[in-house]
Amino acid sequence: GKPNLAVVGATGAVGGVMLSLLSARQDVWGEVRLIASPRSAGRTLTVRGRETTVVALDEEAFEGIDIAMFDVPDEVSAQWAPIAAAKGAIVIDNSGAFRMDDDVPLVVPEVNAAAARLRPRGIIANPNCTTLSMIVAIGALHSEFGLRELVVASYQAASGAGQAGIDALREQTARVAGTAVGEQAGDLRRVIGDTGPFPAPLALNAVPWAGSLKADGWSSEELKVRDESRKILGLPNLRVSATCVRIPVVTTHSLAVHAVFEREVSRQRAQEILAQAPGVVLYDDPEKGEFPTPNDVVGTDPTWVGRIRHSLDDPNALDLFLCGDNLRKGAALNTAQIAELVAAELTG
Ligand code: 2RA
Repeated sequence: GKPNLAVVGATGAVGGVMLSLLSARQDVWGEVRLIASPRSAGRTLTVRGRETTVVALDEEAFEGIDIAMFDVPDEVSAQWAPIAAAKGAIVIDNSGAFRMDDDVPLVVPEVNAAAARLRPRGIIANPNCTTLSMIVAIGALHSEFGLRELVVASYQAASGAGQAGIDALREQTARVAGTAVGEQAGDLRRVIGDTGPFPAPLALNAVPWAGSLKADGWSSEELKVRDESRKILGLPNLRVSATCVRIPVVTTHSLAVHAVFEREVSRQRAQEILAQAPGVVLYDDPEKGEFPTPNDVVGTDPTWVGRIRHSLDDPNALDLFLCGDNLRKGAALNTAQIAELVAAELTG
């Protein structure tokens, strides 16, 4: 019969996208069980057109589950993913808890689908949304030209910080609407006060920080882009320098990318590759004002790529701009695609 699926963290921002994806994509599932923290248990959510009661996260919740998709904080995954795996479920974890473990594959179906089959701990990791917003397009270019270096700047949406991020941006935006705020140094801080999950006011601003502080002034977000890109592409010596910036966009991450390759590249060839790459939309005609903006991309599945240029000072380099919905391909969709890969494997 069809495999039984559990969605752990069904009540979060990503969980909501996950349920809509499961309701729209080909239904390969037997039971779809919704699991969340005890305080959310008892709520009913609709998935595949059926009212489904959320059950509390405990060991019994994984009884009879074949595949469990986790979208919960790192520490919850660290504790519960091994328990789910011990109960026989194959876990697809969207947290950072296991991504860099050697015995846990980090999978993007369009780039390294085969890696999902080697899962000694019964756990498959889903990359961070910032990496996922660019890696499908970068992987296509790597296959053709042989990637050597990435220099990226991210422009990240508030929903990367979850529902709290969305709420904070909307509250801040309402508070500054109709005012002259933003023209005097520090006036945003005075008017906005509490900045919520962000270290500085986000509305009408740009905040060069995402994640937590790591060594030598790097942010966890910037190290994730570097470490995850290397693991997904199988390039342990890939040179990566990322600067991750939060901007006042609700959902959809953007990245400006400078990519250096082994071989000489061309704008036309890069456009041809991206136009036919699975999971990528080429939207690149600046003469017509055609380039991806977050608001064109939000709610869609693909990575949208534009502003492709042959670098002026390096024949082996390209400059480009891309957008990806951080809650969809950045999290829920990639997890769903991996789950479908595993379901196909299980049902032979
Ligand atoms: C962020 N990528 O955007 C991180 C986690 N989703 O905050």
